[in-house]
Amino acid sequence: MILRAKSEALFAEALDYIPGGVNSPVRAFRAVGGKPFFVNKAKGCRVWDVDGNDYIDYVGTWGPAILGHAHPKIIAAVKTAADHGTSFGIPNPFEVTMAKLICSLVPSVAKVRMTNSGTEACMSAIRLARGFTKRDKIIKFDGCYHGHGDSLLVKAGSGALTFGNPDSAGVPADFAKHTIVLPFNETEPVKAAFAANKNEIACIIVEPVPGNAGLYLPKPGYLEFLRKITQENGALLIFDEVMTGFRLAPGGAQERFGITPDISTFGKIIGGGLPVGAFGGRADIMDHLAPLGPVYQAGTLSGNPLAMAAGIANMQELVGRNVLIAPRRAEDCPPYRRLELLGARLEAGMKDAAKSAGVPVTFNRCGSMFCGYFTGEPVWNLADAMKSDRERFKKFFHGMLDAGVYLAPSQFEAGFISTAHSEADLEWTLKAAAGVMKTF
Ligand code: HOZ
Repeated sequence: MILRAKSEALFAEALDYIPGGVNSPVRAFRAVGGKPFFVNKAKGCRVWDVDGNDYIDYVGTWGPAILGHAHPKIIAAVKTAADHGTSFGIPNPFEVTMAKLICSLVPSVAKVRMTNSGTEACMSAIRLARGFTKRDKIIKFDGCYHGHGDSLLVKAGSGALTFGNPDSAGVPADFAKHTIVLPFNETEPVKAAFAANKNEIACIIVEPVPGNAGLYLPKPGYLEFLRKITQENGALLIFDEVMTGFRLAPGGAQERFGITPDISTFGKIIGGGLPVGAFGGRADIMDHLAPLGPVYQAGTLSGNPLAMAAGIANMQELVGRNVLIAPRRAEDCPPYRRLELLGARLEAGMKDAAKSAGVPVTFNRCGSMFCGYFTGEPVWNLADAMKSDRERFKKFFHGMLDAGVYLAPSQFEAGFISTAHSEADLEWTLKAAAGVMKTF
């Protein structure tokens, strides 16, 4: 039994001052029971709690830490940038480098605007799609989470799903009525929605590989179908690549699956662990933004020099420094090749562990993102994900934590592998998983 006395004391204090003791709901551990631990150090694939316990971390600050925590190049970039000032509120050179990096790595993005979070990026992308098409309705998929903007908190994933509030209180019905929610990986409901709302749907927003109800993949041809039906109906296709962008490939899920969306949203990796978001796409669409066009969007800290410096260092470490001259594909970049190998090892090992323990598990993986569901049936959408035995997940989560392995404290979050995870870290993880599942 790991002792966490200092964490417990901090949590007790936090509860008095912060709602639920946390600044983002999933962190409260309410889905798995017990109390959260407080971290004061992270390095490589490990985090240390305030009591001095360390854990192999598969949360990776929810995605940004693709190179592991506190990568020396990122830390150095942030320190150097900070020496010159933490915020200017006027253009800085890092913003141009960042924009060029994103545009050259993601061919569908001709122009990009920075924000401070993925939530802001998705809210802004929706506003832009509505302003561009002059239509109000949007389609999203149940279990997909696009941040906590009003019109997107309808049948949402992540914490909203974890705590049973996929439709948040405080969102006026008048806002939510413009959001059409459909099951992911199904074609007929999408066709029916377009037929019933002729010339009214501004866009489909989708996580191309949904990672906020665990992780499930698009069925072959599904993203192509979404691309085609939006084009046929004069609607835009928005890929929310806040999690998948620069993780599944330098060009994100759209590179991996060969689809060209109209607008994409980003976050996480492009900030190297600092607060960030971005949305970008076709130039004719992006030029509808103020000051060029009528769609308003702004931010005091947008393009912040520290966040830009950290993100540039993160991305250059992934794809090399000369990306502006020669855009590169995943297979050309050693970090992506390594992530793929580690992902494959984890997947094979988890499947073996489950089999030998006789526990039905569906283990989904795409590159370095993964999720294990405690069900023997395939998981392609939210309805399938809901079949996972969540009591088993709780036991698994705590068993792993006691063995020094930190997984996201909810069935409905994806796991992330970093290049800093070693083969030995994976073997430890797999041994722990086999041991925990044998106790079921
Ligand atoms: N909801 C985000 C993950 N899908 C962030 C969770 C957090 O930061 O606590």
